[in-house]
Amino acid sequence: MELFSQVATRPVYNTRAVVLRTGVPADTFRAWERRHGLPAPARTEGNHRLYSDRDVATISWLRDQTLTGVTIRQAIALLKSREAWYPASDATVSGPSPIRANPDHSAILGPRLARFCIGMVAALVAYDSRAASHLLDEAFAFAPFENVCLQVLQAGLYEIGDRWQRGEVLVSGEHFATSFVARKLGAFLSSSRPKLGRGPILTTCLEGELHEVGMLMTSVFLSRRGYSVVYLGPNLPTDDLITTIQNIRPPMVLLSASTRESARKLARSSNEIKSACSALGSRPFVPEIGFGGRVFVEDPSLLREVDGIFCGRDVDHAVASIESVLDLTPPAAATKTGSA
Ligand code: B12
Repeated sequence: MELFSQVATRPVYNTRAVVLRTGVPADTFRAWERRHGLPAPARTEGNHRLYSDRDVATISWLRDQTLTGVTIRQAIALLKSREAWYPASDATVSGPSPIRANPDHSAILGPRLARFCIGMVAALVAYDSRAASHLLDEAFAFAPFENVCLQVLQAGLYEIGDRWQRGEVLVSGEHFATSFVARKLGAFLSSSRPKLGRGPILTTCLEGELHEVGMLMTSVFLSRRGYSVVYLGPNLPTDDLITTIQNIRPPMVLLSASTRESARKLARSSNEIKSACSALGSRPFVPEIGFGGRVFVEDPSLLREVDGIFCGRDVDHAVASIESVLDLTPPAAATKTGSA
């Protein structure tokens, strides 16, 4: 928590940006400010609140504490008792980062986040979820949410996967680590309350695909961006997805694949979904189908097999791609593949 002192204090975010970054309703963190003096945003000339990265880190940390059952009064007392939270120093990291992991932040925060990642991996391979949780809390207090997801959680799972392949970590160690990360992301998804009325977007991995963490992370990023996300988990039969699409009528469905086999299954299912949806009922409804996953980055030739929208090489690029597809922002990186 002493790391709060290293988070930038330059005021850059308006209230809406803070709601999007933290998932905490404005009324809630304004009440924290009124009653307890934290966060402590600056004011513009027009007397509007303007928040810094440190304010955002503060709100995120308070949110996480309250989610684990600590009262807000206790959490604030704990925070204030750490003298390093004060004083507000000059900005060490600057520039607005409305939702994506900021590349400037990545460059500046990289080495520190790498240390969090190494620490979290060490804790997880020792089956110590308390220590891993503690380190993760500190990382979230220190750096923007998206950077921590990519540079600590994702990087940590890749590292554990590599160690498992080299025979240095047991299958049980990999399972323990993956379920730790999935639980964390699941909790963020449940606690994020998008209010912008965007979506809904259905997210899932099709039958046979058990790697769900990438899709879960994508879902969390989208939810924090204001989309209502219906996350359907891994291993979902295509027929069932088609029925769900007809029930929910989402403008977009997102699919993830991690192996070649499931990339091919995704290609077949994408066609099935489109033809079944356009033939169904009196009011046929065909959503956009977006997809992603590391296997498409490793083997781009697979892209040609899918009639859908490749949403980018990682979850960080995905949000901009998806927004451009849904016409909510100017066109970005989405690439249309396949025959349609
Ligand atoms: C954890 C794990 C498992 C777990 C998954 C549990 C779970 N609940 O998810 C279990 C044990 C089930 C598993 C099983 C298998 N696994 Co595995 N697994 C992994 C591991 C270690 C981590 C994956 C992970 O969660 N990464 C973290 C997330 C955040 O990253 P990500 O998945 O890459 O996703 C990111 C991007 O790709 C993107 N993204 C992902 N999906 C989407 C979707 C959209 C729409 C968008 C926009 C973006 C996007 O965003 C994410 C964040 O940036 C990887 C190792 C690795 N290096 O990736 C191997 C790995 C993926 N597994 C692999 C293999 C081979 C298997 C098995 C076949 C092993 C076996 N012989 O049984 C089975 C297949 C199971 C199945 N039927 O699906 C290979 C795949 C190689 C390949 N290209 O074919 C890998 C790469 C290991 C390796 N180096 O060989 N695995």
